[in-house]
Amino acid sequence: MNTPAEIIAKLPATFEAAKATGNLFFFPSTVHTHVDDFGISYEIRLCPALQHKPPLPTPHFDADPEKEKKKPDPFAPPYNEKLLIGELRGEEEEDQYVLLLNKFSVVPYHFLMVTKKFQSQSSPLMPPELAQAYKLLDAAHRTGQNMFAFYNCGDLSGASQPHKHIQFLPVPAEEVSPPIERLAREQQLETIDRPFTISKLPYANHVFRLPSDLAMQSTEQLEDTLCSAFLQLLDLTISTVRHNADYPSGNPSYNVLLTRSHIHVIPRRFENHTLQATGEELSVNALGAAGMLLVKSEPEMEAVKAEGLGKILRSVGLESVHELQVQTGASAQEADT
Ligand code: B4P
Repeated sequence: MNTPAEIIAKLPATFEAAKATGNLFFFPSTVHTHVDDFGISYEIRLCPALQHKPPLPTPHFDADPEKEKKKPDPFAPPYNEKLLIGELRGEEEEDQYVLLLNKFSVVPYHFLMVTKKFQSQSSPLMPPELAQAYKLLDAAHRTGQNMFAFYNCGDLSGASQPHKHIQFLPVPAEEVSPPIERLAREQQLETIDRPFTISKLPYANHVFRLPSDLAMQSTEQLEDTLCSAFLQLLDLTISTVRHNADYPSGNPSYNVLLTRSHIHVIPRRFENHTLQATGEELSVNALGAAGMLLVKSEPEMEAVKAEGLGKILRSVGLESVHELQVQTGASAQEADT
């Protein structure tokens, strides 16, 4: 077992060795700024090399772990030793996680925390998972590295693997990236103990600002704080989904972003957007929903810019019903009536 600090310390050497031995594929990319009609500044990452990576079919997550177990699972043992960074354990024996480098990296040191025992990617984040993710972000920050965590939950969220995995992506500066975190940081709040929305964004989003002393809290307190925040956001997400008359039955799909300062939950209606200019399907995951979209060609990037990223994200997300939720007390049942 390792500590979060050990995992962060092992990242550079493990990444370089995995890349050098051909166990990790690194795809170079360029980052472009796009200001849409709503005046919001987004990031578009152009990565033509990814055209050569075969797309994985979207899994239809099965709540039954026995059925899911029968499908090929890259996050089950035996692990590729070159991608394996280490292991973490929570307070309870059953809370065990394996840390793997992303085999198909666009950003160096992009890594994943997968549950050691199979859990479904359509299940909500649990308190020990939230606490471990936060501890990893904090450990990175203590060594001068900035990163955030993201989780694609459910069929319509952009996930391609059904085994539960939280991903970690380094960013140059946590104040400005990803774009929705920058917007959350700009938001003036009267009180930080309740969820808010970034109303500038043209799609439903639910955000909770985390207390500034979170890193000092005991593991138990950390789990309680993060879990309470996440459950409030999930409650609002369910309420938002219920306002959409044609939302498919079953568990809602959503994207989660965890930074050292906020948890964001973005409800999702569709995985893909059909680009007007090309008629091609564009898959949007948590990074896209966070304002960091990945495109695989110049024409695709031009089509996104012509249409406007805000409009695209609205089409794969949901309409915000935040005002109604505030008026009705912000709980799933109340906002539903
Ligand atoms: P998922 O939650 O299932 O979905 P995803 O991040 O959207 O990845 P997807 O596989 O759909 O990749 P895409 O072509 O859109 O994540 C599964 C993760 O496991 C992925 O990171 C995948 O690469 C990784 N993985 C799969 N098999 C593995 C194995 N055997 N061992 C270890 N890891 C394995 O995008 C390609 C890549 O670009 C993805 O890594 C994606 O996360 C990343 N990306 C997308 N948008 C980006 C952005 N704006 N900036 C930087 N990176 C971006």
